[in-house]
Amino acid sequence: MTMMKTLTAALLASAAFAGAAFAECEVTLKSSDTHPDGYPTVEAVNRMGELLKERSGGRMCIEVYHSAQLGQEKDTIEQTKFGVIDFNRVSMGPFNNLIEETKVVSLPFIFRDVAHMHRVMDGPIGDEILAGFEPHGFVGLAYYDGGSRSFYNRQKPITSIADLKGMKIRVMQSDVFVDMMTALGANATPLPYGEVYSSIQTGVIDGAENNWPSYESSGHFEVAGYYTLNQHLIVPEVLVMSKVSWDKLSPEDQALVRQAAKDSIPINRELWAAREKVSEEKVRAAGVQVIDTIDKTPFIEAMVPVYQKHAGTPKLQSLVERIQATE
Ligand code: GTR
Repeated sequence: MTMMKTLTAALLASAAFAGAAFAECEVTLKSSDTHPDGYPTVEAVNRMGELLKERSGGRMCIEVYHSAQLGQEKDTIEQTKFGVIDFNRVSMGPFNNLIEETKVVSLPFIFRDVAHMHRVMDGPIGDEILAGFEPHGFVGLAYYDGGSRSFYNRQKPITSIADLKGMKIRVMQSDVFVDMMTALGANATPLPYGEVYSSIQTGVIDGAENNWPSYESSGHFEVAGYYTLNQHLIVPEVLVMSKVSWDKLSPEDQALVRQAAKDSIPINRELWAAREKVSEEKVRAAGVQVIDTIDKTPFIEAMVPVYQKHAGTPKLQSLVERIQATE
């Protein structure tokens, strides 16, 4: 056989194999993500899908729809509730107005750093919050990394709270973040993630806030060239499954899903750490002005009314105290 023929035969064989493997999937579960292909959350769910397929003997597959192909987060959460989408990887933020426990881990400065967030979310508090999803139609499966979020804008370097006064800053669609911006004297503009780029570009808003990888991969740094590392939020990302889809699985398959999700956490963390560095380098190389000398204390002090309003009940207050008491 000539080289070409051997190659063609090999290609055909592998295509047939891939086709057979795909055909074997009895259940193909849809998963949504707002981020582009290759982003650490998208990749983690892809890898979870591989584990699930392998462990179910090829019966169960996950198809990840990245880049908001299934819609913006708030809408996909609705669709997940009704079982139109099986899995959803989202920020805790858009769950805030629906599930009160998620507000606590979305409070500004609630975590001292990412390591503190990991210790809390990996322990009993994290489990309690995951359990809080169930009465609302979701099965909480895993937390992923979302680093820390900082402000960026198109106008000027923000070096203090005073600089934020009157600025229109996009936040995720959650009252916690609207009140956070109000407490800082800015005009909060809740918008879906997919509308931020054009809103900054056209001047509808002055800026937004996010972590390095989102700031970079969304291209927001191209239109908002001042990034202030005040790190006001460390919001965990969450992977949930629709309760409707979950209830269709046998207990054995549910256990496979749970385990595969759990095993995707270290994969996500490793990818995240690497991506954070790459994104930061890319953004800095593009000439963004990074302000990294900001005093966080006044920002922390300004958050008192936000805590009172959003974690004022005895239940949520005790959660806040337990998080703060976690080493
Ligand atoms: C990202 C997060 C997304 C989305 C986005 C936003 O950091 O990964 O799930 O919430 O922020 O600001 O809307």
